[in-house]
Order: sequence, then structure tokens, then C-alpha cells
Amino acid sequence: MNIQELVAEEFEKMKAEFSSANVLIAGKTGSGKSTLINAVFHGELAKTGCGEPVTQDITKFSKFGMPINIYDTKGLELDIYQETLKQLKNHIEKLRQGDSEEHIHLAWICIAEDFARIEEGEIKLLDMLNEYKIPVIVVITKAKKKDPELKRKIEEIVGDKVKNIIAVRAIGEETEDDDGQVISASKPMGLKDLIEASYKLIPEGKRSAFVSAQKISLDLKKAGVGKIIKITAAAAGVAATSPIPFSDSAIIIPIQVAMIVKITILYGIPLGEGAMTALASSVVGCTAATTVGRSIVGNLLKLTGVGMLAGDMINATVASSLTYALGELYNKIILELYGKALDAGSTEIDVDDVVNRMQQEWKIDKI
Ligand SMILES: Nc1nc2c(ncn2[C@@H]2O[C@H](COP(=O)(O)OP(=O)(O)OP(=O)(O)O)[C@@H](O)[C@H]2O)c(=O)[nH]1
Ligand SMILES: [Mg+2]
Repeated sequence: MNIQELVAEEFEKMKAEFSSANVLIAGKTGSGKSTLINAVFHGELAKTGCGEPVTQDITKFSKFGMPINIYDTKGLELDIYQETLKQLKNHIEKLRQGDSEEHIHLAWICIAEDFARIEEGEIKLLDMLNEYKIPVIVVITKAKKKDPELKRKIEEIVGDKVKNIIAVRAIGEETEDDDGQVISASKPMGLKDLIEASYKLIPEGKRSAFVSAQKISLDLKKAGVGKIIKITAAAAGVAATSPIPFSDSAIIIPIQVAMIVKITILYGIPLGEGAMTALASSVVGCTAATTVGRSIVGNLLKLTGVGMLAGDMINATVASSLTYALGELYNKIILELYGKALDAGSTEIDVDDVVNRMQQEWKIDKI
């Protein structure tokens, strides 16, 4: 199997492993549902606007590399809420006819802070979601404060029907005086709390998908990646002890390639198969600086069909620490570059930058 096939296989595996989480977002027109989706998930997914209702019916957002489906729904208007509810109910029913992959795993009901109350339509919606045992978080949108009065009111009325009530400001705001001078500015708020509370409510098997898709909580991503590195390092150790007729490194390469692919996907970095192949082979190739690494690279070359070197036998501890060090360094570099990209409003990173950094920073004395 060559590297390209390895990466393709890993993509397939990840798709299965990252089984999709489905999140439904509902609330009145203009409550900020689409804005919230854009703030939380990678990319400008949903159209937003003010005045006329923007989102019509139920819009499903999903794209390759984003293993989550978001259902943005038409605003719940007071006079026609029964009709909208019926539509939602039909949709939930339809999804339930498929297997559990298709079901809605979590719902966010958005109520803008300045609406100042929860209304019948929203309570009926809550009842309906409870009937289907879909966990609900009420999101107080466009929140001015972290702990607004509305939170207490909602708690009093429907506290037993919701898992959490979280105040969120999806986009920052500036207040100007009469001369157009900015007199105060507020930053987004509460998004991380919303993600972390949501994470806990999603079935365990769907959590990786959720972590990958959201761009708010780097902590959740870091924790997930930490686990991947530990598990992979252990697997590399086990692989090195297995009595195999050819070089151990040939067994360890696919394990390391898989680790790099997994980490990249968990961070939610949008790379296609081609770029991922280039990245994974260069990154794993960095280990060439060690004796063990050289044999790994020898086999890597074999896999890519470029050349062939005799493989050495690798002992379990070395295989495991080498893999661990590789994962940790990759994670460190990705975190830095991804963090910078996020600050600049993007999720994309330059593969060449990653590879250069890996080559510069991979040290022989790592193991
Ligand atoms: N200042 C501020 N404005 C917000 C916030 N969230 C949403 N908005 C604004 O509120 C308006 C409506 O937001 P949308 O996200 O389009 O609302 P929606 O719930 O999707 O509306 P429909 O699709 O019509 O049902 C837009 O102008 C947003 O920019 C927020 O946290 N702070
Ligand atoms: Mg909308």
C-alpha cells in the first residue's frame, strides 16, 4: 500500500469513526440563529440578516471534512408557530426513521435577550423536543450580560425541561456616542461555555465530530488530540513487539500516518486527500534524523516507491517514544499555526509552513 492509499484509507476510517453529530437550531426570526452557527462552526455557513426572515424552512449544513450536520430552521413566529412546529416535528420524525446516525442529538433554542421572555411557541417546541428525548440548551442570544435577568425567568418557567441556559454574544458590538465616536466595545462571549456544555450532552461516539467541527474551544480539541497521541504511541509500541518477518518500521509508518491524519481532522483543518498525503508523508519523514527514524524513512520511501533501505528492528519503547514525540511536536506546531489562522478569521494553514517547522524542530535527542 502506498502513502496515498494509506491516507485515503485513513480518511474513510475517520469518516466512520467521526460519526456525525446532528444539531438542531431553532428560535424566532432574527434571534441570531444563523449568526450563532457562523460563530461556532468553521466557515461562513449560514446567511444572516435583519428585518425580513432570512432562513426559510430547514436548511441542513454539512460539508466534507466537517463531520457534523447543523439544521438551521425557519424563525418560529408567534402567529404561525404551530405550522413551523409541525414542520419541525415532521422533520424530526423523518430523521428518526433512519438509524441513530440520522437522529437529532442536540437542540439549541435561541431567545434574544432583548425579547425578555420565553413564549408559548418556544415552550411548545421544548415539549416536543423533550418528547423525543432530544437534550435542549436554551441560548440567550445577543446577550449584554453573562448572567441576564432573562436567564432566571426562563429557569423558573422551564428549568426542568432544559439541560442548560447559556447567555451568548456571538458577535462583538460597539456603542457610539452622537458624534460617532466609539464609547464602548464588547467582545463575543459565552460561545466556549455553550460548546463545552453541548459536548457533554452529545452521545460519546459523536463527540469527536462535534469537537472537530467547532472552532471555539481549543481546549476540547487539545484534549482530544492528547488522547490520540497517547493511544497511537502505545499502538506503535505494541506493533514493534509483534513478530513480523520484515522491518518493524513498515508497521509503524501507517500508525504514524494515521495519527497525523487524525490530529489534523480533529482540529478541523480543511485539507483534501492530496494535501493531507503530502503533509503526512513529510511529517512522518521528519523522523529521518534518528537511526530508527532513518529506517522509518527507508520504508516510507519504499511505500512511496522512491527507493528502498534496509529496515532496522525497532524496540517497543523506542517505537512508542518516537511516535509520542512526533505527535507532540506536530500538535505543538499545528496549535500555533492554527491559533494564528483562527485569530485571522480563517481555519486554513499552509502545509509548507508545517513541514518546514517540523524539519527545523525535530531533534535527534527527542528519544
Ligand atoms: N450585536 C449582535 N447582533 C447579533 C448577534 N447575533 C445576531 N445578531 C444580528 O441579528 C440579526 C439577525 O441575525 P440572524 O442570525 O440572521 O438571525 P436568524 O435567527 O437566523 O433569523 P432568521 O433566519 O430570519 O430566522 C443580524 O443582523 C445579526 O447580525 C449578537 O450576538 N450581537
Ligand atoms: Mg437564519
